[in-house]
This record gives sequence, C-alpha cells and structure tokens, in this order.
Amino acid sequence: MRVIFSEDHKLRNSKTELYGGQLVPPFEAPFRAEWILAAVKEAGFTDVVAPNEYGMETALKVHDAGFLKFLETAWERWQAAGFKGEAIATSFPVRRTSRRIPKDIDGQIGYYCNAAETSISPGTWEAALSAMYSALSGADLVASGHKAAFSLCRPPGHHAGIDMFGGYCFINNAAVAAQRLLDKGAGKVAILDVDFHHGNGTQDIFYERGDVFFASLHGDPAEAFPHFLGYAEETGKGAGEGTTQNYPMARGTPYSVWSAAMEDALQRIAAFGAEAIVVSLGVDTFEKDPISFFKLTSPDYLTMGRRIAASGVPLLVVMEGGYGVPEIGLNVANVLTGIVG
Ligand code: Q9C
Ligand code: ZN
Repeated sequence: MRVIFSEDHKLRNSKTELYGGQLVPPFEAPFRAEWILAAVKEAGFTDVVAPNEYGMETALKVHDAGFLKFLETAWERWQAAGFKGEAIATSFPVRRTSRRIPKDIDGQIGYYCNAAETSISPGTWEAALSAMYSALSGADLVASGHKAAFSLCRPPGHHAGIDMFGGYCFINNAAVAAQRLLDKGAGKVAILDVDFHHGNGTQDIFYERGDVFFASLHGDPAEAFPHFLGYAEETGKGAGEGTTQNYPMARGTPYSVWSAAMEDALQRIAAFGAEAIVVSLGVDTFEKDPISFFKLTSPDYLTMGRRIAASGVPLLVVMEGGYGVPEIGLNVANVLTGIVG
C-alpha cells in the first residue's frame, strides 16, 4: 500500500489551543505525523511518496468558495488588524442571530468557525492545502486501480464542514477525496469515519447528497466533542435521506462493542453499493488517548483493518485524529497491516 505524505504538514505548527480555559500547546502537533510515518515505515510500508499539486476545483464542490478564501487570507488579515496572538474566534452566529457575513476579520472568523479551540497560525493554510493534496493523490491512486492507499494527512479534516473550520480541521480531506473518486468515475462512495469524534464536518457536507454514504462511530455527543451533531436520529435529508448513519457510544466502550457497530456500518455501506470506501482514520479511540474515552487496544487495530478490507472494495485511508502517546504510530500501522493482510 502506497503512503502519500507531505513534509509541508510541518507548516501547521500552532502555538495555542484553547483548552480548559487556558492557551496550551496543541494536541494536534507536527510530532504526530512524524511518529505515524516512522511507525508505518517500520511496519514495512516503505513506498512513501509526496503528493501531486492540484487546483481548488474539487474542494469547491464540497466547501463554500467564501470559506476557502477566508482560510487562505485569515492569518494575514488577523495580523493586519494588529492582534498579538494567533487567530481565535470568540463570537459566533448562534440561535436567533443573523446569517449575514460580517466584513471584519473578528466577525468573519466567528462566522466560519465551529469550535474555538482551533487557532489559525502562519502556515496553517499551506499545510491544510498539502493535506488536501495528499488526499487527492491517494484518491487518484485508488481511482487508477490501487486496491488501497494511505493519505497521511495533517492537519486532519473531518470536523471541517461546508463553511466551517474547527476541531483542528480546515479543509475536509476525506470529503475532497470522496468527491475526487466520484469525479473519476465511481457512481457511489462511502466514508467510514472511525475517529473517536463524530465527523460533523463530513456529515454536514454530504447530508443532503445521495452519492456519498457517511457512517461515523464516535463518543456520544451528549458527552463528547463536537457536542452538537452525531446523534443516531440524524440519517440524512432530501436526496441524502438514509445515507448518513451515526453510532454514538458510551464512555469506556471496548472493541467488542465498537466492532459490532462497525459491522453494521459496513453492511449498510455494502447495501448502499459503494464502489470505494474512504476511511477517516482516527486512532483517538485508543485506551490511552489523552482527550477521548474509548478502550481500544493496539491489537484491535489489526482486527479493524482486516474487517474493513473484507468489504472487498478499494480503500483510501485518510489520517484524522489520535494524540499524545507513541502508540498512535503502531495503531495506524496495525490498521494498514490488517488491510493488506
Ligand atoms: N475535552 C480530531 O480528532 N477538543 N479533532 C476536545 C476534549 C477538540 C478533535 C476537548 C477535539 C478535536 C480530528
Ligand atoms: Zn478525533
């Protein structure tokens, strides 16, 4: 399985995350990609390539044009406004407020943000673009006949919605990849989101579309980020009626319970007729993850990979979350090893 990785991920090196009322060093930091890359090479995945470059045409099919322009220019506008720290949203369109887009950077960053922990820093846009390139390059490999590919994206993407960044995410890499697979000839694609957190951005993007099935296994939003989406009753709308499936799970969930949900998700994906699956791979389901509450163990990721591969359709694995501990590398490598068998 080829690995697509861009050194430009390093350009996302924010100094501040708003956490517990403090500005702390972000959980989503460059060492994550370094550890994951080292571990997958160690496991024998040595075919590592840099992504191709692309224009914005695929991203513009899943994101709002004004949002992408905002991301591209946010840091320079924040600086021009004379602010001293990283760009952090503090005021949001919420219940009973206007949907008009403010003109000032302070207003716009709130308009385009769904979670304030995530600061915009110099290089964030360039790193997000490089992650999108990795996702697109992986999609092109799968579209051209590779049975599986791994896009080692950083920053992650699944919390980025049509016109919102947050949850450490800016461009939705998995959504862009799924769109690319459709544009390259797949009739239907599924996204299987196994990150601990609900893929609220991905759900937002495809909620009313019938060509992409979205399934997410995650900590119950009643007690976990992103808090406001990911309930089981959210199943899609309009042309997308029935093409979203959520599996919220309780604190302490072990693989025995988690895997039954994945089994149901994969059966629904097969019934949908997906010709390829994009796996939004977060390993923050790990028992030692510092910000999550499931109880998966390192060997569980091998089993997970084997079951996903048994779907029999081409797979694009896109990196999402997984934090703090050295095992994130092994856990990702185990998924890939399980997939290749
Ligand atoms: N007390 C991804 O895994 N903050 N994003 C959580 C926990 C945000 C996670 C606070 C977590 C974002 C891609
Ligand atoms: Zn996560």
